[in-house]
Amino acid sequence: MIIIGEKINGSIPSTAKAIAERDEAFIRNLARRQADCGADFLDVNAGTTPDIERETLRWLIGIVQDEADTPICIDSSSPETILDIIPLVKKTGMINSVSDEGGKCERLFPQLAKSDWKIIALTCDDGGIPTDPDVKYKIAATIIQKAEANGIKRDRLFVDALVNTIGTTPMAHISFSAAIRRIKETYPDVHITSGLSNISFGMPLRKAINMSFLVLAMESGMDSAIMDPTNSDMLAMLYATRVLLTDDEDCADYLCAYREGLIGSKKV
Ligand code: THG
Repeated sequence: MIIIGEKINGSIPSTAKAIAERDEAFIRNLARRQADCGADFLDVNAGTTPDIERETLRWLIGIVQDEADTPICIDSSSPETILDIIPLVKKTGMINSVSDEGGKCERLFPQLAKSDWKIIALTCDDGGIPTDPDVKYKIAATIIQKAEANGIKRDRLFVDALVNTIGTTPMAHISFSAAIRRIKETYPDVHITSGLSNISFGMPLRKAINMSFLVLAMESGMDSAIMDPTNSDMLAMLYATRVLLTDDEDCADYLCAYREGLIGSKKV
């Protein structure tokens, strides 16, 4: 499982406050804790209005890459912002995201072709976010083909099949699961990722639903998640599920995470 740490995001109120106050120590702490909890990438999202997004991302990324060696995942809906920020990032990372919307692939893929940057591809297009698994699949297939036409290898792509909200779409997980199973069957080298919290929007005890979703989605072939790795209950669920899916030989990672107190303790 490839963990993308979600916590440096200006849409979280405490982080928004830290950004507004230019509280460097707060951002450093988020970067350090997520890195210590095993994040493979650190998502950085300014969560601000477009006019100050670049400046905010520049500030955030400067701090994050000074604090941790973990590669960065640049989270912006603007291709221009992403292209502006990439040269400032020391280590090859990930961009979040492209979709089949507004010519984003056409703008970004030629620029990314000669790099090793990884790319999150959302299954939405100018028609919005689909709930039908066939539409999710078709959009994924279109983006994968556009990437290949630019010489971008499949294993650089992380398809986010955009899970819907169970409150409004009772089939949210079932559709997500059907879509990713089909994507994995046709394109086994493509990675599958997702945020864990969209599914539970508006529900009480959201973390129970988010955890259940993580487990079921892993069983359906999801091999990455945009999540809070400092949530040790969630992380324990991830490690335990890897054991059950025979994705952790001799339970080595599970036992190591336990011994280090990453799971099963409230130390972190
Ligand atoms: N897909 C892609 N990118 C995304 C999302 C996605 N980027 C933004 C978002 N969704 C994922 N990021 C967050 C960031 C924070 C929270 C939820 C999603 C959040 N965090 C709680 C906190 O920090 O207080 C803790 C949650 C927990 O403990 O589990 O609410 O879907 N491609």
